[in-house]
Amino acid sequence: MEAPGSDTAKAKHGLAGGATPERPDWTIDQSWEQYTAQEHGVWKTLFERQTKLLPGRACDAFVDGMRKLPIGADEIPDFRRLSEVLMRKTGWQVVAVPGLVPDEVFFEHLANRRFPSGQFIRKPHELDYLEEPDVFHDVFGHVPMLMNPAIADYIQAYGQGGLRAKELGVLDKLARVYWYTVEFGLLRQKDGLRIYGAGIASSRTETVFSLDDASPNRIGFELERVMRTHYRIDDFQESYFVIDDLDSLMELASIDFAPLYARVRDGVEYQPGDVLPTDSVITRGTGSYHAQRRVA
Ligand code: HBI
Ligand code: FE
Repeated sequence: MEAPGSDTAKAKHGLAGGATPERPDWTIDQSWEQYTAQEHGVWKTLFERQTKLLPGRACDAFVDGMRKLPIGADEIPDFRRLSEVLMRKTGWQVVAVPGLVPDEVFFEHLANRRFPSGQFIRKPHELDYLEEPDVFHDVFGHVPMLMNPAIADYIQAYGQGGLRAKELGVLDKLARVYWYTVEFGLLRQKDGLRIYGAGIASSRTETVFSLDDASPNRIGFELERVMRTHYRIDDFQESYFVIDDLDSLMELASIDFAPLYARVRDGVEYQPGDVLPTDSVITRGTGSYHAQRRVA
């Protein structure tokens, strides 16, 4: 499952589907009134499917955040109403963009607690396949976690760090940390492994694969290890990294990344499916899913 923000998405579509920005920060009006009944219908299908699947799979913070937000089945949520609730809780707001935006624009928004959400929704024939972050991926997948103070601070710190990493030429290393946490992260709760990554939470197929399938590795999150690890942009992840509590992500935000970047910038890199002797392995996958795809 290709998650938005991925290189192929940009490669295939360029930025924002090839649109040119109306404003320097690439924001557009959501124009909520202009959504058609069919578009609300696609949202309803996706929402009801995912909501049935997530109990026992989404982490408590996700469920809690979703419950406190004006996000329901019948309509694509209105970003103005989402922003009212988010602003009170964690100082965030949701702004509409046409699709992928340039890295530095993306980071600038995150650094200012503005979450850029796709304004469009996928077509009925695209339910399980996503080229670019649409409103379902961004609002259903990402926004509930922005109600959690640790994640809210972490994603802002990622925005600040992203601008710096771009200057240092190590953006690809930092993007891996975002990918394996905010997009595809798993959380170990007392009652078992749970999803907090938006790329999983908004995907019916990957919600099941990431937790139930014997194929992927599930490995304890370790910052430098993850920074050295390539990820899949066009399919399920081969490994998922697991944290023990969301607050531990906040600690990442307080680390001086400079020495880390110095170590990783030209150092050894790992493939998505690698398992290292130093890894704290929660489940060692069979790799069967990707092996059969390679054959194909
Ligand atoms: N733009 N709208 C949008 N959403 C993303 O998730 C996104 C983006 N631009 C860049 C990007 N993600 C990633 O390439 C960065 O995290 C590196
Ligand atoms: Fe995303």
